[in-house]
Amino acid sequence: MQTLTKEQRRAWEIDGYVHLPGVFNADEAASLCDAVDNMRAEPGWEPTNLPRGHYGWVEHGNPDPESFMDRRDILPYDQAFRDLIDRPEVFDLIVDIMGPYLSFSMSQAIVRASDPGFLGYTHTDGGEGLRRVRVTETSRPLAMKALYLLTDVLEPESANFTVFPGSHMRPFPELDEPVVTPTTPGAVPLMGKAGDCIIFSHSLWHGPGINTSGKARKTLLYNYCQMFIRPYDYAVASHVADQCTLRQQRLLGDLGYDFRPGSYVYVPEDQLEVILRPTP
Ligand SMILES: O=C(O)CCC(=O)C(=O)O
Repeated sequence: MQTLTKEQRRAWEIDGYVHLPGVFNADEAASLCDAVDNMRAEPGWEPTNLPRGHYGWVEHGNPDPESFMDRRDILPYDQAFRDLIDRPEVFDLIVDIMGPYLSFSMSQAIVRASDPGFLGYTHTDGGEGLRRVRVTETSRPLAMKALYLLTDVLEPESANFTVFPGSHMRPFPELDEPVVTPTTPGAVPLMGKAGDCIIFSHSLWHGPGINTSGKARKTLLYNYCQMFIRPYDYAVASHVADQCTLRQQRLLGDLGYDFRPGSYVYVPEDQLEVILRPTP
């Protein structure tokens, strides 16, 4: 399996994220964009009037492909979304960072519309519990995400994914500071091309910036966690696991036996074989 280059490892440790250019070519990015647009006609999980971070079941989304969308648990919609779970160019690096005792914990498609009323927002991942958990430079992370750009983001104010490099390692913001926003000093609005991927730590402060570009930013987000952490999208094992390869099934919580005390904390005996030497 591939591993991070020295420069990528340095970026991971110091900045808390790594930018991987050109994971998809333009055709593949366009085809994934179509798959995201098609999802709008289907039922699924979207933000409703539930508390922040919870999603309600809707019968369909807004049909306008340039309008806001935040759809969760996207694996059932297209084989391409399931294939992306362990696509080697990115998954190999995730295993290099997280180690082999990991799960796939969340999938999401986000469309950030051009909308002067949206001011962006900044946060860490994992909700209230992980908010102030920061591991050391030499530790494996508890969780991390891969963000795939499906559209070009070549200018500022294009809903740029905005990060605070190094914020995954220090108390940030300090307790008496105002709320962090995409314009707080230290913010870096990232640019990138359709097909690029950005991998980042759960404890990095990040989020979307404003979008007045006239064009929506379309993105896929794939989250990975240490196996003992609960996934976001399903209770124990994903219902799409039976449409997946053995390695994907394992990542989706199928251990090959029914749940018993100790499951997910102590791993199946073939874990390294399944994750590091996958068979088709
Ligand atoms: O891409 C976005 O707009 C939001 C991504 C994000 O903040 C997240 O995945 O936590």
